[in-house]
Amino acid sequence: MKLYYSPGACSLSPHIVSRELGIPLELKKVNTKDKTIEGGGDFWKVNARGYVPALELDDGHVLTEGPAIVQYLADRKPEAGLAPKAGSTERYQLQEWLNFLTSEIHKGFSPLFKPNTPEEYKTISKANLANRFDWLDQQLAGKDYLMGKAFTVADAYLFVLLNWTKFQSIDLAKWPNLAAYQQRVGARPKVQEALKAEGLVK
Ligand SMILES: N[C@@H](CCC(=O)N[C@@H](CS)C(=O)NCC(=O)O)C(=O)O
Repeated sequence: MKLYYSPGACSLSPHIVSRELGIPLELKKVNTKDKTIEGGGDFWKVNARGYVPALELDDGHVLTEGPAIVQYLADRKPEAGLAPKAGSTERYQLQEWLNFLTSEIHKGFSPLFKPNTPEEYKTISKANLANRFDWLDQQLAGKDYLMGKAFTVADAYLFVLLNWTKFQSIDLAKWPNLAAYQQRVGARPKVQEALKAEGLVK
């Protein structure tokens, strides 16, 4: 399978998941500005919405949307426990997390990365994110991971989103549980491997 990614973008989440699962993916680096693919190719033809991540399956089908991709990968190796069994209450709880992360956190960051977003709007976006972080920090009290003791695909996603605070001068120290969580997930060997492969750490 091929993962279309951009270094440090939300595509890092399925990248981490693939390494945690031991499922090798061919990494295809995308320039999200001009939609070119490293080594040649037009990314518009892979995903007509022009954004990463996109996962090209072995049969040529292209799966998009990070929350769907990470569940697809986890279901290839259910024994790894990165997503609870489909249909179980725990699986819906995982989907609850993924949906919260994508709509409340991921898309809360998006305007901050756009050069044409007015500064006033950025201030409002940061305040909204801070609100969500307050709640998330409480949820993580006494927990190793979002779902409790076990690392799941939702943790790969939240790790990537929290990583973006560095580029937006948001100091995670204000949320001690979130800061400790970020350290904990970041210390996982497979997370380090993915960061290195994307050229984000040496
Ligand atoms: N709804 C998509 C959003 C993906 C997304 O926001 N991708 C960003 C990187 S984090 C991107 O490729 N942006 C470039 C663009 O939209 O032109 C998902 O959840 O996978």
